[in-house]
Amino acid sequence: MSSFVLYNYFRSSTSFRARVALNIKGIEFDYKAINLLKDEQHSEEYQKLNPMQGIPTLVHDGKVIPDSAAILWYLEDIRPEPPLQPKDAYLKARMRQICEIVNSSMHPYGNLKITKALTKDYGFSEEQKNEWFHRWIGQGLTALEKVLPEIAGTYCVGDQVTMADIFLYPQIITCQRFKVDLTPYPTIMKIFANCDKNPHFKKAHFSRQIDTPEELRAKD
Ligand SMILES: N[C@@H](CCC(=O)N[C@@H](CS)C(=O)NCC(=O)O)C(=O)O
Repeated sequence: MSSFVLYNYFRSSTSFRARVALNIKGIEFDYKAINLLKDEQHSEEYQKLNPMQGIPTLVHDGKVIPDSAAILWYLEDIRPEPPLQPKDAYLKARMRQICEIVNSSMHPYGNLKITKALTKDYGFSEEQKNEWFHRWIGQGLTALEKVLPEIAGTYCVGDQVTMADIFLYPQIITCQRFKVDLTPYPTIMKIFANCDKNPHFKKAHFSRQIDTPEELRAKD
């Protein structure tokens, strides 16, 4: 049994963020699957860990850390090597800008509770829901494609994996799932392809988790 337990779900992009950071830091963890499609995030037991009823939540030696950004910064504090941020203060600020665009201006628009409410409570058709997602995601992608060429190398900030890549990569997987045309975003897609080859990202990928259904499992 590890001293780290991660409550997460194979397909969740925020869970991916925590998994890949744990992998990069070389931390083994116990995987506790929370099935979003069975509403397990709303169970009384899970709400005690995470009152926002979202995943992931990390428990380390009994200490509870909900929210992917809080988890990443916690890991960075307790295990600074290898770093998930650049040393330079300006580049760090730009890295945070990318994380913020993904976290606040993209991720929520495709989140399950929001898309469910759109159809159930606000009468959106599937087509309208799709339009909603493409509209807001498109704004984020367009901004990122302008921001990234100023600071990117192999990855979002130079040639080192940082939190910016950890936020960006799973968001692009979500875009692919929602059939967003990604051809207008060559810088984003170059970084995505580089992350895709990184072994830590591969290990954290939705297709390689213990709760990944057989039909979505990676064949390699
Ligand atoms: N800001 C939170 C968001 C957590 C979140 O909402 N995660 C999604 C999965 S990607 C979730 O649990 N959704 C459950 C729902 O919408 O009911 C974080 O980064 O951890």
